[in-house]
Amino acid sequence: MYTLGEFIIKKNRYCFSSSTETLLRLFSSIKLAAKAIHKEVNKAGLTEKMGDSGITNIQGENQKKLDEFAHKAFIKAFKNRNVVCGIASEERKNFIIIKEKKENILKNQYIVLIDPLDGSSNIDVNISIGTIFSVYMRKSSIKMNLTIEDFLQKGNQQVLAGYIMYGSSTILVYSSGNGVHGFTLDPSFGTFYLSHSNIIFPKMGKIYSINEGNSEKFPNGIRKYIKFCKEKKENRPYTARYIGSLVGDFHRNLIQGGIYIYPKTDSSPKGKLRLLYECNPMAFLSEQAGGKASDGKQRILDIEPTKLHQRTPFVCGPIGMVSKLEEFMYCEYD
Ligand code: P6P
Repeated sequence: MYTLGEFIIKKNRYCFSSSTETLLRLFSSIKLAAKAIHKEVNKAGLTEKMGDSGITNIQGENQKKLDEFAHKAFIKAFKNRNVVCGIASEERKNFIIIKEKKENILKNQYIVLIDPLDGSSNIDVNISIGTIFSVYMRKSSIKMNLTIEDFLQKGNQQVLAGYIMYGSSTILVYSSGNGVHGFTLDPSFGTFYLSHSNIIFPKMGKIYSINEGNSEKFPNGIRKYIKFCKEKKENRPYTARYIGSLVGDFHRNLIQGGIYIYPKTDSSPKGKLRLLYECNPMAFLSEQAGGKASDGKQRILDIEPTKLHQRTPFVCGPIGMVSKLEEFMYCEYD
């Protein structure tokens, strides 16, 4: 069984360049933070880490104690490995500049956008939660300070994206543009081993994931698509599965075949999910797994970002399922 490090070296064996070395160091940070969070999540009920931190985060949401713990775990891990020059986190309003040591300035080229603990409202009820990360190369010259443009890059510029799901086991799923691969943590060794190589969406899934409690607020095209999912025709009705945790819903749909939808609603006209550190990474993985991701009309990875925490309607899954939903959305605009 390959470890994550061995797999990266094997995948890059013909180009073991500094880029492979920095990628290994980047993953070393991600694994370190993931293991620290795994440990806390798995005993959250026994420590003071459950519940709210008493802080309202930038999103105007109740921050959970584990949200802040996860945020700090990644900042510390990235600072120690000297490969990241800047981080934008769901938990902070502005981006964070990592002060580079002179000797490392040429290496610290990665920009990371991260949702340290997505779905954290599920922590107190033991439902799977996850970290989502999106990685770019800096655009600004190393002689200049980082600017917001380093973070507002289109999703099609990502060099790496992935998530860690803290569920029945802890699994790290990533793509660096050569397919989607999953590594499961063996807690007894503290090592991530390759458990899912070249993950591909099943051609046509039978699962649809959406919060139907918002149905009255959905656009007509979405309501028509939900009706389509429930018809007794062809390979339908589909099965409804929704746990309110993007990483958990996405991972199940990736493995078993299903569509995830978070559309705009009357109360969230731009949708709820954030483009830069939720939708772009999940869209990158979707396309690398032979699927599709859009806002109901346009490809997520082509959206030009304008703000760090901007939101977008989001649908991802097997190409056939996403294209069928888009047909209903286009009819709405006819
Ligand atoms: P709702 C969690 O807050 C999150 O950002 C995603 O993880 C999840 O899919 C979605 O929001 C759930 O939102 O409105 O259905 O509770």
